[in-house]
Amino acid sequence: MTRAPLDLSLYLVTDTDQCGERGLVCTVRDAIAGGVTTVQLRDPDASDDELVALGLLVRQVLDGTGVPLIVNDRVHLVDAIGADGVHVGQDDIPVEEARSLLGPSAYVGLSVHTLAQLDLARQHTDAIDYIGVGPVWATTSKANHAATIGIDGLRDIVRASPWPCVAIGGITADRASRLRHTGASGVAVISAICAQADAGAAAQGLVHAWQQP
Ligand code: 3NM
Repeated sequence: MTRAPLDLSLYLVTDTDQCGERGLVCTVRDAIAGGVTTVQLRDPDASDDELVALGLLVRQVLDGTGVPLIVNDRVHLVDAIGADGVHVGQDDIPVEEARSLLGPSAYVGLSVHTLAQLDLARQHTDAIDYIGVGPVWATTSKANHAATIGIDGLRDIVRASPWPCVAIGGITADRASRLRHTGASGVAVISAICAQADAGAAAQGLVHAWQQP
């Protein structure tokens, strides 16, 4: 493996609409200053051209920060954006295909919602760097999300997982501190940063919550 381990402790998934007038680029910049460690560019409604344009701007913000940029779903845009990898869902391109397209230096993440999905993913252990596990709580940020798994469901998947896990779905600073003991490597959020008036302060609050003993 040529990839350094990812720091999943505060993983920002972007939502262009939720960033509002402040805009996605400012949100990402402020969120990184506040402590975000990994950024996933996600905009299912954007065209490929729009996503590449947005991705190149986000790439500029991330350059020199050491924070990796992961593209949601669209493996074919990773190179055009100059991103560090891809995150795929259960219905997206299979992880082994993503790995063979991107090569050994890229990160590949997979969404897992059940223990059964985790078991299936084991067939491709080497293709995967980390899994996103959720939704822990219900969320309005993702249409038609899978059934909620709660803290116990998260813990079960984390314990069984051969990969580092990042928890996702309905996570706020208050709730983040309740997830630490599950063994997850971090929390992934959209609204807890993108929809907040001060994205930097929101990120700081999440870092603080996650670091609570
Ligand atoms: N994926 P918020 S839940 C993008 O369960 C996404 O795989 C999920 O948004 C999954 O932090 C989700 O606002 C939305 O709840 C997370």
